[in-house]
Amino acid sequence: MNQEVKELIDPLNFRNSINIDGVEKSMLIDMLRKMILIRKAEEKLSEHVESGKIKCPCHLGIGQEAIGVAVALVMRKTDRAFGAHRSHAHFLALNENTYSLFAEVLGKYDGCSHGMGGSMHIVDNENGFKGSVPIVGATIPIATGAGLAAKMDKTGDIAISYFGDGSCEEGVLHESLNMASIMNLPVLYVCENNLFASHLHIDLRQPSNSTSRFAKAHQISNATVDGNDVVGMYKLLISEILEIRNNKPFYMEAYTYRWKGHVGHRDDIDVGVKRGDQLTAWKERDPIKRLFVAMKDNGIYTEQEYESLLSEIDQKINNDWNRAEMAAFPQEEFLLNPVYSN
Ligand SMILES: Cc1ncc(C[n+]2csc(CCOP(=O)(O)OP(=O)(O)O)c2C)c(N)n1
Ligand SMILES: [Mg+2]
Repeated sequence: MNQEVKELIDPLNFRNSINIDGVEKSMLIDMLRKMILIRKAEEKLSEHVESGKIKCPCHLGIGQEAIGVAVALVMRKTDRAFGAHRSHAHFLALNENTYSLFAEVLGKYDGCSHGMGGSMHIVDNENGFKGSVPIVGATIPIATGAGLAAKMDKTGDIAISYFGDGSCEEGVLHESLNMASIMNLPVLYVCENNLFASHLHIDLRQPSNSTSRFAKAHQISNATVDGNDVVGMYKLLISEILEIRNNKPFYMEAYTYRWKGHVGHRDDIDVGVKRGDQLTAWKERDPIKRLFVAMKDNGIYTEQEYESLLSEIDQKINNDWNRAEMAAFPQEEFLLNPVYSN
């Protein structure tokens, strides 16, 4: 294992505040706000998976918020992002529409997929989130094709493909990387390496825990990063984005950790694995806390401002949840319309 990866996957490292030099205050506040909104939205989902009000499976990404936020902040509305089963952060980072997400998981017509998709089929066309699909790896070739379309359109738009370390065990990742490389496609591949695919640690699944080796094999520029450092990823992406828009694929492998079990509200016991001490240790590498501490230490944000941001977001989340609970289900005659054409 190379030294860089060894350090990144040890949760005793990278717990301190992060380097925010050179980033505007308004941008830092935006990052903080987006990450807190995503965290609190998913905590609300967790609460109501447990209460039984949410009937669809929910894969929560609590702890992984920084990645979607860093990517969203370099995107245009006309870019084309694709997610997977754990994509609430990718969706909310582009548009703080918690109402649309809550309505969706409750099966309501106002949901982003009119209540017929649930947590794993979310979409927001207008803001660049082109959809998520729970079949592991399935959206990687779709994003690659969207990159080809963007190149043919000559708009300078890019495609973004979010996937997990487990997706690298699907053949389509390798076919897609090959195609993006050989055809020079404007695609940003984002591997959220949280070290697990459901209950199995990557050490039990792959001969190396660095998935960027696949980008190297296909001669795609790549970077291995701390996925819990929103500013570090943002700076990297800012420095790469023009090249990507200019038809050069890029692969970012972001090491992170999910705090909940694979699916559902429980901390860790849904698929029989106990991460125990590792989980406790990773919680100390909290992407939100690290950004706030850096802002506080640099005199950019006070404890009081932070508290009032938390309560403002709490209020929004509660309002949106209550509204979504009261919203209507789809009408019976609507049910088949989006399923079959004509
Ligand atoms: C083709 C396929 N195989 C298996 C599954 C069951 N499954 C759902 S999520 C998952 C793990 C995916 O791990 P990873 O890509 O690392 O994403 P993470 O859950 O860690 O975010 C598996 C095996 C599936 N949905 N699709
Ligand atoms: Mg994973």
